[in-house]
Amino acid sequence: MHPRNHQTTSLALFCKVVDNYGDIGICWRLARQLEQEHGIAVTLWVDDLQSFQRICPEVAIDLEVQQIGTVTVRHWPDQNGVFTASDVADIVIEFFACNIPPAYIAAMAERVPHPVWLNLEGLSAEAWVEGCHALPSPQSRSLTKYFFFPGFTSKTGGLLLESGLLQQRQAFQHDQAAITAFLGRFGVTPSEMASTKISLFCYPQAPAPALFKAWQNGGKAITCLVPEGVAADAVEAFLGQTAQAGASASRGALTVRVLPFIPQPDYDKLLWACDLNFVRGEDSFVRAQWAGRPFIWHIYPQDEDLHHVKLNAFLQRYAATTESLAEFSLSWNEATKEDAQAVDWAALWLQFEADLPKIAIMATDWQQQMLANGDLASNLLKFAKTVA
Ligand code: TRH
Repeated sequence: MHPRNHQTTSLALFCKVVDNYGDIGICWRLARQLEQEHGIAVTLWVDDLQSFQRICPEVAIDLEVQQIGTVTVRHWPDQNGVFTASDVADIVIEFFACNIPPAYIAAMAERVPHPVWLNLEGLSAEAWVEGCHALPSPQSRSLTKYFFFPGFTSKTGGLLLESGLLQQRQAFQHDQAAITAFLGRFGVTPSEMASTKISLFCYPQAPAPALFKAWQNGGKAITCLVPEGVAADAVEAFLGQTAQAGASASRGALTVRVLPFIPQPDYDKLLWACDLNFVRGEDSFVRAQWAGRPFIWHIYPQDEDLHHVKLNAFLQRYAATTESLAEFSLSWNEATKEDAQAVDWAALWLQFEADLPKIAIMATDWQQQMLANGDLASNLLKFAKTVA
């Protein structure tokens, strides 16, 4: 850990929670890493402390300013703040074009030198990202904002990855006692431990009921671990009771067990402990890639099925050689031409399950490719230096 001193670079990260936990999940991860690994003095501005508290229980929802670890967290209630040049950080990041307060922008223009201003964009595997990454966008008052795109190639900003994460993961995955103790905290029994363990995180419209049926009627024991509030209708229908943490039921080959919604570092452990992970959005999607286990992505839905284009762009990079993975992913996202009701989930699962060993090897190769692109936080700081 780097001690803060008067020479430390300062950075303000503005986060508007559009939906769910991904926006704050990504910003919190980035803020922590910039502080801990790069000695940057980070102020994280966030409009929704309640969502933040869900992934980080230390957050107090009624404080205007608080320290979480070494990161300063400021509530960002509206656009009316008053700022002067001395309030402005060396680097200013707006997450996902979230419109920082006008008075802050005015103060940025007054500051000498101007801060480096970046717009951190959402993750996409589409080809156009390489052309837009790092582009300048001239603003009024002689300010310039730069687009910074995460991504899957060396011509993008790469993916968020904390140093030491992969070593921690490997140590955990080789430590059966640690896995047993971790899952045991959630009531996972020895027979569930010995079954195929699958974590499930998806949006409410996922065809989970049909998949549960296929698993229930399948030949192999499966334990599906679902954080509270996820796929709630399907889980309740399966359980025959409210889907609250601790509830579980078994039917046929399938056990469904509800977990609490756990703090972010524990969520990583859950991914590491499972044989297969269903993830969604952006941050859990990236974490599943670092878990080195097979995963299925439920993409955040967009108007006019734009997300299907993004899903296909990713699958072309990731699953081009494994038809069953691509087919399963497309069906899970209702992105096939076929009527969603007509999907034969039992057949899809059987084929996908047979390919799992091959997909697991691919997951490791993919990780090596992603590592070669460097990590997003380091790439971002390097870029900031070049435009400062
Ligand atoms: O929650 P998400 O759907 O978030 C987002 C937002 O909807 C956002 O607006 C959109 O831009 C983006 O998706 C694409 O999914 P995501 O991105 O996976 O974020 C979930 C976060 O919650 C991630 O940081 C992991 C964390 N998490 C926990 O900390 N504990 C848990 O138990 C679970 C299930 C997740």
